Amino acid sequence: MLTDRRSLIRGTVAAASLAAASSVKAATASGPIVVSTWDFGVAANLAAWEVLKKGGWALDAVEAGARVPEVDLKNHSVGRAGYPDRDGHVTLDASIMDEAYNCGAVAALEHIDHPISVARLVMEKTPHVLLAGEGALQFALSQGFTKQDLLTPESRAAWKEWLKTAQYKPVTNSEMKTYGQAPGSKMPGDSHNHDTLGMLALDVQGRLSGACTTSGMAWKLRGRVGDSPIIGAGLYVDGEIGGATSTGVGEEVIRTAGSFLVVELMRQGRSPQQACEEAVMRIVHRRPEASKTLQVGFLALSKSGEVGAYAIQHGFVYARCDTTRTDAVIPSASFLSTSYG
Ligand code: SD4
Repeated sequence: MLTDRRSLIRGTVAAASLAAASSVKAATASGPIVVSTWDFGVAANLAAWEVLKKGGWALDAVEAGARVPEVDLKNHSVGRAGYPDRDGHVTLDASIMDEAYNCGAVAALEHIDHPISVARLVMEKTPHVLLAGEGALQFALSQGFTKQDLLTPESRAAWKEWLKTAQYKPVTNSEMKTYGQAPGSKMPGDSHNHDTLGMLALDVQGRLSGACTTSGMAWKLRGRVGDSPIIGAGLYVDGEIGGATSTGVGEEVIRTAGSFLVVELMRQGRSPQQACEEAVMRIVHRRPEASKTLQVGFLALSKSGEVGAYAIQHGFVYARCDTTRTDAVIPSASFLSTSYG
């Protein structure tokens, strides 16, 4: 059944890829580009654009961009105000990578509202790539970050509500929904409990960078780490090829080394669109039952500025900012034409 649906939408996907490819060519001839996951990526892109339009480094752009949702109190899936784990702890995952294989990440970081900037410091100031938990917190404090309470009253209320049933059931995001509380939700977050900001930028000098930041799956087990801080899973950049990032159920992305897979497929000659589709299909084929109800989306940007996006479920969108338009929100093609959630 999944395969039938796939062939049904193949035409749509091909058309979307063609449209994306032709519009990108026009944009990259005249300037830089930044793309990021979901509609809240628009605000993040604008912050990144401030750096890119002045000829700045893509790495600075993606850090600036990722910091926006990290302190947006309406966003319950990234940074401060992110929904907590099942025990009420807000734990953050983030990673960053530049064009030269430099990368840094933090996992299960608590009390710090800009995990992306801590990830960058891990990259720049330590011999390591990934710091986790208490050690990541100590490192952040040593770098001048201050300890914060990230659990907002709204997130606390949502958690208390969740505790009444305490069922861990990740749901997909439905189409173009405004982030924050979904209209008609019985409780905050019941249909919008996971969204990550994954961002990829290409600067005017042709340097690629990426960033990924999230509070992970709401109501997760204490200590759970998703794909976002795992280089190769939630984010990967090869400055000579392209970059990729992911959103959705991180366990499935980790299993398939998803973002690395997308970049490797691009290295083998696939377009970003083809590479995203193939990576999604890897999950669908290996995990056919799980794929009926979970969401994974990939976003990719090639060294030449071509963009691709593909998801399992309907409803994944990405934000795009370039010299022609700074606030575009573009629906991704998907394997399934509807979202179960
Ligand atoms: C995670 N991938 O922690 C993240 C969550 C996410 O859309 O992206 N949700 O698994």
